[in-house]
Amino acid sequence: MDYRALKQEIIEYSREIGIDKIGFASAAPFTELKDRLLRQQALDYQSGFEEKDINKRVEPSRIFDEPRSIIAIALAYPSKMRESVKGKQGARRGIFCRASWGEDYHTVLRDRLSKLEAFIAAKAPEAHFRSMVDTGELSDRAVAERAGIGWSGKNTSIITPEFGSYVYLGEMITNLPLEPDKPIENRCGTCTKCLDACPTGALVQGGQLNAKRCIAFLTQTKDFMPAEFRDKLGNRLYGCDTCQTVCPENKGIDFHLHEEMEPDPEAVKPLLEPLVSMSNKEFKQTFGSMSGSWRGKKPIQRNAIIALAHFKEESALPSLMDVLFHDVRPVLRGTAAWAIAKIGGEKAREALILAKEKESDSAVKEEIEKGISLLN
Ligand code: B12
Ligand code: SF4
Ligand code: SF4
Repeated sequence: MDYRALKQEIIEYSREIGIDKIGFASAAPFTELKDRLLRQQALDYQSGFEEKDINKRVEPSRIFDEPRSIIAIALAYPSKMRESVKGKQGARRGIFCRASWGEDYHTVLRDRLSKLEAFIAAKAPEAHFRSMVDTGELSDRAVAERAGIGWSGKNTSIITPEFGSYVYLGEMITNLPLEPDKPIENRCGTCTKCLDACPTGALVQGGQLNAKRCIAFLTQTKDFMPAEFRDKLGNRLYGCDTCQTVCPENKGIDFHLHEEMEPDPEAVKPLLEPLVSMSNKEFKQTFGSMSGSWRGKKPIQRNAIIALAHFKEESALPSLMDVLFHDVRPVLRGTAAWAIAKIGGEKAREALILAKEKESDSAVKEEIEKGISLLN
């Protein structure tokens, strides 16, 4: 088998099926990554969404029989909406991060990887594969870095010279000995724009994230939002793009190469007030196909309540009171109490005093009491 020629054919085919960048890496253990993951674990800087078994993350041979190479792919996503919608007083809107625009990227990248598998299988019957996107054991970024897709930026994102950091990543482990590409040069230099702009100081130093402080993580938790972060959330409903939007490497970058990735403005910048009382069915219909809905309705509704407080949207008080008095979920009732207090006014105070009498959950009661003291 002429693997050099096969590699070339794979590259050409990848372009035909809408893979924007492809790179090849060896399947040797990721020793530097192992140290980093152990350090992150010891510091409690991990999000908990990562694969728990570090050995599986760094040794491809633990998850694949005789791995010889890894094919890394990247697909570019848009950074601007073709048509947008604007929020205004009385009709405030939240925002989903760009990585949640359009159809769930896991589906899109898996489709490309399975096409690639079928193509290679037809050329090399001895080939075995295992493809993954995001939810697999490997670090998609470490693979992409090794395969020369992009460099690992100080904001921890993989930055490609062609599409900036607005790329999704995926990979395929295979037993084929395909020649590896070389990593590319890191262009961050002395820039520190992402570190300076991060609202929560989550980037503790260039290339190191405390995920527990990262808004992208915090928007995906299901419990109460820790008090120190509530004012930092702004109108973000899912994810955070700040350390990417400030990056000079993303300046002017806006690719619209995949129709599936085009956002529906009403879904990615939804009205906040209807969201707060949305039924499961409506939620599924509106957001179900987006990657940002994977944690379900509750975190998004909690974040919508926080966003209404951020706007100090007085007209939303009746809806927030409805949550405070009638929602069955303590996290939403308690967050509504906080938001009502933030918006303030006599009606807010009266509602909180009444709610205090009726409330039986101790955590919600605490939020109500904190709210009342804020208004006194
Ligand atoms: C857990 C996770 C998160 C967590 C933690 C993120 C993080 N930075 O670790 C949270 C929920 C916060 C998150 C947020 C986001 N995520 Co995320 N996430 C993941 C996931 C599942 C695992 C990442 C992981 O293992 N992190 C642990 C760190 C330690 O390792 P790593 O970043 O993977 O690897 C790098 C470091 O280890 C570093 N490194 C290794 N050794 C050393 C040594 C030194 C000295 C230094 C400086 C660095 C260094 O080099 C590696 C390569 O860059 C991956 C998918 C996957 N399976 O890999 C997606 C993934 C990283 N996420 C992705 C995206 C798009 C995002 C968001 C942009 C979404 C958003 N807009 O909100 C944000 C970005 C926030 C940020 N600054 O990272 C993309 C990244 C695409 C890209 N271009 O880089 C991925 C790859 C998903 C995908 N398949 O496309 N995510
Ligand atoms: S995603 Fe937001 S919170 Fe997280 S590191 Fe980047 S700027 Fe900071
Ligand atoms: S903002 Fe500057 S330091 Fe941060 S990733 Fe971009 S180029 Fe690198």
